[in-house]
Amino acid sequence: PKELLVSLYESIKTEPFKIPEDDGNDLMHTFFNPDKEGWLWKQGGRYKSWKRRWFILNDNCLYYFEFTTDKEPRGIIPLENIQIREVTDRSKSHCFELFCAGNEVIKACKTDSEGKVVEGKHTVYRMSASTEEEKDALMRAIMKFDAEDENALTQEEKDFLLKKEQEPKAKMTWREKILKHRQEKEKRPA
Ligand code: 4IP
Repeated sequence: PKELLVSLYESIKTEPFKIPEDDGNDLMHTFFNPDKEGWLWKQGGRYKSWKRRWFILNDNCLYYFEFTTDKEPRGIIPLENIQIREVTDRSKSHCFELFCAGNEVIKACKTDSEGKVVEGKHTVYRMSASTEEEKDALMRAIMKFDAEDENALTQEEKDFLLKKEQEPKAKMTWREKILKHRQEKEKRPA
């Protein structure tokens, strides 16, 4: 009806659209109560130098900072469609890698040396934790989100994965482990 359009038009004209002011609280909330946080060494994308970074996992995203006190992350890695695997590296121990199926560039953003936000160039993010326990804990935390997205893992399967992660030579992704585990269970008589 015409009256409705007129009144809508008037209200838009008299109350201009405003973007709510960013008081920094949104990010504060994200970083204040993270699912997991800690120091990791991260290898560069094109240049394979190792950098020690402070990582925060929250809401299926990994944020990394140069210092724990930084207000803005240096990089953000959304974990949707991202898989994780253990790897061995010549120069660092307790390593794991984030990767995406098909070896595509992982959709992520970071701040470059001039402070501009740019796209990440990693096909894998190789990280190194300081202990095996820390690596397991972080892999578990990342996996948990992935599993929730998939909404597919039973408690028995989660327990199975946790046990598998303790095995140092396991080279399979958690998906592969679960698939294999399911196949083996099917073969076994109930
Ligand atoms: C850099 O190496 C750092 O490792 C960067 O990490 C990394 O960016 C760069 O990857 C890599 O070239 P140098 O400092 O030796 O040049 P950070 O940003 O944590 O300092 P990422 O994307 O890992 O943040 P590329 O892909 O931009 O080359």
